[in-house]
Formats: sequence, structure tokens, C-alpha cells
Amino acid sequence: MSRLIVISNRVSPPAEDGEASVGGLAMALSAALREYSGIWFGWSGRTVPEFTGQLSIERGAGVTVATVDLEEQDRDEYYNGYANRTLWPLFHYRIDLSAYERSFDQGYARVNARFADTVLPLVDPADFVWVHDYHLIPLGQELRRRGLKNRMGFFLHIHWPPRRLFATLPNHRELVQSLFDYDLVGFQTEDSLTAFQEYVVQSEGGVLHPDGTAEAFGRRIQLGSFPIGLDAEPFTAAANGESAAGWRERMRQSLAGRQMIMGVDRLDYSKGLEERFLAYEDYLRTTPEAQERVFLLQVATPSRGDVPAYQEIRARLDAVSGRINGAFATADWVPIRYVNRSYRRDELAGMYRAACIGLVTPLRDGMNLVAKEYVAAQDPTDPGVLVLSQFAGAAEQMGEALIVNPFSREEMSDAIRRGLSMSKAERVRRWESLMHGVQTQDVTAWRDAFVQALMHPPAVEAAEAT
Ligand code: ADQ
Repeated sequence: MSRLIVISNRVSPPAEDGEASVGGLAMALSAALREYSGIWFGWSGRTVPEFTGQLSIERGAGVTVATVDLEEQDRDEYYNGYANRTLWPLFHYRIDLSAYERSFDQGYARVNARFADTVLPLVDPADFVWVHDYHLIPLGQELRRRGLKNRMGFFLHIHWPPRRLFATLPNHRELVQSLFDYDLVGFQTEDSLTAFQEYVVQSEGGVLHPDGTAEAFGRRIQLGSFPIGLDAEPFTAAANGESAAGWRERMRQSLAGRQMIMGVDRLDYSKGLEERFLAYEDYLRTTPEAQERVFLLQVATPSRGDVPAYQEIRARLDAVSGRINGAFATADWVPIRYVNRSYRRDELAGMYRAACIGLVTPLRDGMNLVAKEYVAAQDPTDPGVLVLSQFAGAAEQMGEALIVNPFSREEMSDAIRRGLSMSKAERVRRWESLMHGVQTQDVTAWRDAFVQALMHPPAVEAAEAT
């Protein structure tokens, strides 16, 4: 029987009781593995003095999880280096933050080769291999070099940048070439897909075929856009559950009749947090009657704290939120509650429901699941308003949100004003349309679309292969 071999940088399976505190991706992949049965392989997150390739295997909640330890140098050069100091900033349009260092290239290549060596013995000939995200772009190529013939797919969770931006990467051609060793390459949005196709055609002289395949580097592969969705049903159930209701009540009491605006993000420069704070400040300054009657709750979980740009953005956000609070606060009101910790799904759901506005304004984002969570958590009879950046992948599907340019303070400040005074009839109308999308384009739809495309190649390609 065919199994699915899912490979990602880290693995985080849900707990046995299904009460996972992990994000949407982990839930999605666990669900995929339960449905199709298989193995989830990745880095354990631990480092050892010397790489051994020793696998740790755990069976739990219907999923077999296999992990491997890496060396400290691997973590520094591959994870903190090439993945998070070279590719992440570049793919989020921050070439000013992108570090191009040969040791990072080498670390990235070394870890991808190590992943290939370690996972290879776990793969049976009939299995389907599904590789995830920018950490592991060349893994398919490494597996082919080791003789793997299986159908292999790759899904990029972040945005694919425009051709000229991408070309600033010293080894950009090799990276794209390595993607052509997969059978299927999937992106979050049409925008990312188009950017990749433009590279293939204009930089590489490749050809796009009407069946969705692309030909370059002597290979023909399938391309597609597969927008990731929420595990909507359990999330909505959590939002309607007792624990969420308790949290909503707790928030209501602490609101004391004020309107709450809410943001939830990993603490990352791509999420536009500083711009959001400044837009909110603009709103307070230009709407004096709102002072003391609103506040912004910003939950930002620290991440990638070993990378200097993350230390810098954290310090900036401390300073900007502190300055705004200092300038506007009164004896019994602070305009920004800025919280650096993470919350469980049910807690977040309760808070989302208490918020009149969900402020989701990344400068660039592959998709952004928070936008979908905010919608899924709302009270159908009295929903809040989603304010969404045009540069989040989610904006392609969520046109009924108030779409804003996160680089324009005034536009965001106007959207806050509009959202807080929107009639209930308009809020309900917009929310119903958004919720329909969240429910139908959920994580199961995403997974099935990708896996079906991987398992069933287009007829032309199949005919050529025989
Ligand atoms: P991320 O950049 O991490 O994901 P996002 O899609 O918003 O961004 O997912 C974050 C997840 O973490 C959400 O489920 C959110 O609830 C959770 N989270 C964030 N802060 C939290 C906190 N303080 N407490 C608890 N949970 C918190 C990458 C890409 C995205 C893409 C996803 C999935 O950058 O564009 O949508 O992968 O493909």
C-alpha cells in the first residue's frame, strides 16, 4: 500500500488527546498522515556534537514520527543561517537583511544531504514523498541523486518573490533547478505561482504548457497554487466551547466597555508590527474621541531569537509600544497591551471573539492563518471586522475583509475607524462570505488537492512517461 512520507524541518505532532497547542501546519500534516497513513520526518530540534544519522521513531495518534539530531554547526549555518538569514528575508522582500555567506550555502547543502541519507531507508517504492518549505528546497534533488524514483511533491509555505528580487541570490539558478527534480511544486497563491513561472520562462527560457506543467532544465514538472486553509471545524468548535467562553468573558470584564482591536503574530519583521503600532497611533491622534475607549491587544510570540534581526525587531517593538503608551496612557487606560507569549487555541479563540477588529497587516506573508482563525472564531450574530493586508496571501481569497496597504499608516488608520463604526448588517454580510470561504477552503481541501495532484499526474505527462 502507498504511504505518504511527509518531510519538514521540524515535526510537531498533536498530543494523544488531540488538544494540540501547535499551529495550523502541524495539525494539517498530522491529519494528512492519518488519512493516508505514513511517516513524518524532520529535525528533532536537538543538537549533538557529531552527526550520526541515528533515527528516533515514535508512533502516536495515528502518525509515525521519525526525527534526527543535527550538529550545532548545522543549526547555525542551515537553520539560523541559510533558511532564516538568507532565504526568509529575501522571500519577504528584505534583501537589506539577507546575508549571503558561503558557509550558509554549505550548511544548507550539507543538512539537505543528511536529511536525504537519513530518510532514504524509510521510503518504500510505492510511497509518495511530500517535502515542505524553504528549509528543504534541494532535498528532492538529493533524494534523486540517491536513486529515489518515487513521485515527489514540494509545497512552499512562504511567498515566492519576483524574478529580479530572487536573482539577487547568488545561487538562484541552482535552487530553481533543484525544484525541477520534484514532480509537483505547489505555492500558496496565484501570485507566487506566477512569479515562479515568470522566472522559469524569462530567466531560464522554459516553457509553460496548458496542462499546468512547466518545462526547463530538461525536465517537465507540474506546478499549481494550493492555498492552505484552517482546520476550521475543530477551531470553530474550540471558539464555541466553554474554555473560549471563559476567556471571552475574562476579556469582556477587562475591557470595561471599551472596544478591542487584536493582533496575533510570531514576532517577525515580516508581520508589519511596527507599522501597525504606528498606524494605531495615527488613529488615536486623529480620533481624540476614541482615546480611552479602545485598546489594541497585540500578542507576539518571540521566534528565531538567535537571529540578530529578530533581536532588533523585538527591541524596536518594545520601544515603539512603550513610547505610544507613555504618550497616550491615562491613570486607568493603556492604549496598547503588548504581550510576548503564546496561548492555546481555545484561549486565542475566546480573545478573537471578544475583539471588534482583527488586525492582520503583514508586509508580506505566504498565506496567514491568523486571518482565517479570526473569522472562524466570530459570533455569527455579532461578528467583528477583519482588516487584512493586501500583501498577505490570504487577501487573494478574503476580498470581503477591509483590505489595506500596510505601508500606509493613514490607510490602516482609516480602516480601523471604519471597522469600529461599521453597521452590524454590513459586518454580518462580510463575515458570512468570509466564513463560507474559511469553511470550504479548509486544510482538508488543501491537503486533498495537493495529494491528489501528486498521485494523479496530468494525462499528457503520464502518456509521455509510458
Ligand atoms: P507563520 O509565518 O508562522 O507561517 P501564520 O500563517 O500566521 O504564520 O501562522 C501562525 C500560527 O501560529 C497561527 O496558527 C497562530 O494562531 C499561531 N500563533 C501565532 N502567535 C501565537 C501566539 N502568541 N500564541 C499561540 N499561537 C500563535 C508560515 C507562513 C504563512 C503560512 C503558514 C502556513 O509564513 O504565510 O500561512 O506558514 O502555511
